[in-house]
Amino acid sequence: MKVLLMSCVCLLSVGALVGCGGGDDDPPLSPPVTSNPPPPPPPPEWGTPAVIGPGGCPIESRDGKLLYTAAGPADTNGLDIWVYRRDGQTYDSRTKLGAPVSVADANDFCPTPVMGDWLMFVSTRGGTDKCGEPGPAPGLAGADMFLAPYGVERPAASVMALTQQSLGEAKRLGCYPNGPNTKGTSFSPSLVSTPDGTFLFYSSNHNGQAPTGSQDIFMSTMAPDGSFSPGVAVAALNTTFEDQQPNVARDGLSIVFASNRTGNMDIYIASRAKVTDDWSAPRNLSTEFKFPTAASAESRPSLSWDLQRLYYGADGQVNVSTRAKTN
Ligand SMILES: [Ca+2]
Ligand SMILES: [Ca+2]
Repeated sequence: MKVLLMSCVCLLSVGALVGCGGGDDDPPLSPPVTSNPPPPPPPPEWGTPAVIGPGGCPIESRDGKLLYTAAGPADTNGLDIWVYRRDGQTYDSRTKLGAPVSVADANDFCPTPVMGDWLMFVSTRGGTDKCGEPGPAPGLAGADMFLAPYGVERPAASVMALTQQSLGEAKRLGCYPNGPNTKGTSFSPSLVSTPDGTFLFYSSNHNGQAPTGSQDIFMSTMAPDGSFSPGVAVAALNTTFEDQQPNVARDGLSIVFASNRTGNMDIYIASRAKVTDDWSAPRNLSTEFKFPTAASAESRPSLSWDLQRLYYGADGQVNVSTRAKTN
């Protein structure tokens, strides 16, 4: 009984790490156990961005085979829409799209491929149906959102040039109060289809009734006939600073955008558990993940259809950050 009691005391006092020898000359009853090294920290949620090439306004096609961008000097009305081929980490064979997507004497930018061969974008082009009021030209003021049927395809891998085909005219979305375009400047249409409806997110410095004083993020609802309602400001994402160029993930549960709310134009992300929830407080990805471009004016972020890549523009270059695998 005494031996048993001593053993228990010994176990309780030093545990099993060093055994329970009866004296200095006794060999240990079990080998020393070294503690395992701590596991390495998990990789950051978003990796260090890499530069792809010239351009801005980047966004992948839904199949991941193309990367749409805008490129050219905006101050000459030379901003047009260009498309790279994408093969994994390789982006090449940049091709400029033709009319009615890229046109002369206007800045055409913020491309957004949607379902099928449909492409949304913004443009400063004129027309009797123009909504935006032009500012000092050339520039981006008064840009409206458009939707055009336009096919872009990759031929066989051995063929570098992309093929493209206009499938109809570019239609300007309706002017307030019949649609989301306003007298202001609109950026970055982003269309998301959910079981709760199809919604168009974009930014503008005008709510249809009055200038807002800065770019704000709006949401418009698509009607069964394909028309879009006037936009409603998304209060959870907006500040008195510039809040612009939103892009919603395909599931409608994440949104990325650019904002200078902390003094420098950075990339932000907000999320929600379901489409009918409000957005979370936005996180600044540029500073949280120490993007090398953080000190620059970063613009027009977008998420790939598979949610694994985050694109944005900075210093005239397209950048991509890859999400660490979570499964
Ligand atoms: Ca704002
Ligand atoms: Ca920045």
